[in-house]
Amino acid sequence: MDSYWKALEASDPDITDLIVSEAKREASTIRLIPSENYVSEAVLAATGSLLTNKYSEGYSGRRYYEGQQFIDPVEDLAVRRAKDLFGAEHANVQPYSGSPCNLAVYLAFLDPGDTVMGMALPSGGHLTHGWSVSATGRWFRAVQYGVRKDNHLIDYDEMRDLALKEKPKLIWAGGTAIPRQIDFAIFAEVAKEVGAIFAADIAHIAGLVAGGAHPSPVPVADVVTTTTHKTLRGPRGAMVMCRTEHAKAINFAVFPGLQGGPHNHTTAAIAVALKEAAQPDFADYAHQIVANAKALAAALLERGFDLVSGGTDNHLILIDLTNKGVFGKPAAKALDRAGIELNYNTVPFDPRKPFDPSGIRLGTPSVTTRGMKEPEMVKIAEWMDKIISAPEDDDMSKKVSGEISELCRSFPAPGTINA
Ligand code: DSN
Repeated sequence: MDSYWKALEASDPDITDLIVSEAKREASTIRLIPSENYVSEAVLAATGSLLTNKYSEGYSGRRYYEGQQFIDPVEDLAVRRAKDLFGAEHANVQPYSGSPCNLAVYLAFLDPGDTVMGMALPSGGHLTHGWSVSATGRWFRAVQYGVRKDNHLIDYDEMRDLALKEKPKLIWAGGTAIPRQIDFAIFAEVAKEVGAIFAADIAHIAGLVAGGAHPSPVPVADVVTTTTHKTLRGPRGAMVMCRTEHAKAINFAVFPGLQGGPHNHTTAAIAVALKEAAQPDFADYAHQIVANAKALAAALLERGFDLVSGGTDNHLILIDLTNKGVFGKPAAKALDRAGIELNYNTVPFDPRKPFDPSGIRLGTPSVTTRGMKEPEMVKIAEWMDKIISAPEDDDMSKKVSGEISELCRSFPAPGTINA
């Protein structure tokens, strides 16, 4: 690896400098974007390997190109580890990322114009679950359920009523801003009742599921999709798991339906990450993510923050900042200046637009990976409170940023460079 790095330095100092700067930034800031993480150096090494050189259209043992002696076993290992880790009957590790992965589910089971039901984006769903601006909302007839107004929990009654009325062929559970556990069994029952395929998108919580910190949908879902780079802590990529009866349709949808050659370097890195996720310390990490999120939520509540649904059961916290008199975007930018990185986000029933919403979204996977625990979560809540109370106060921002850099030096993150 050192030789690759030296070659990059010699051939492209501009890109080298930018990567080094990012490595220092990731070391010295509190990264709270709930869909991000720090991968291990082993995952980085596989991602940066020469497997990127190889074309391998097809599947193990049935490729359209020669020279697959070492690629087939790489993909076989990734598939076997995915099946073992999640207890799935079938796994396909080739999807390039979450959106193509979810599109493969449509291609496997639906025709254009068919009805799909998913959670609405403003309630915490994902674009690819039928939201209007996504191809899935334009090419399919999408109906959307949401959360209850009184408690911001998934409205399972609305979801069932909508399914009985609209008879979707595909029902999605999961999303990107859901701070509470999802009851996959209810979705499975409703899907059975209306004859729909039930697909659980566990992109955000895959690491929690693998580590036993969130119930798994695998026993009850027809299909489970996930990205591999969030709580699961692998490279940017995705996987789709399903019952054996759907394996052929899913495989055919991924290739040749949607994609060409799989990204073999990513497949290898997914295999490495899945091996890591099968180790006992990964379960500790998964449970600590949730413990940290609960500690952070409690410390924020104490400071008067309005948490959507009143708290969290997983890795994610969604805050409506209306009562703090600041909107999501300026708050996120002020926090970023001080060294706390998260994203502005709509909250359920938000009167404001997604590009300038009322809330912020944060989570604990990255800080947990670097070893932070409950006491550090209280510090983070204190810093957030100081910055959000005075977003324009440059002196405060500098003071907090200095304190954050100091804390970060005590919690080195894999693959980064301590400044
Ligand atoms: N972009 C991802 C997230 O941040 O949740 C979802 O696709």
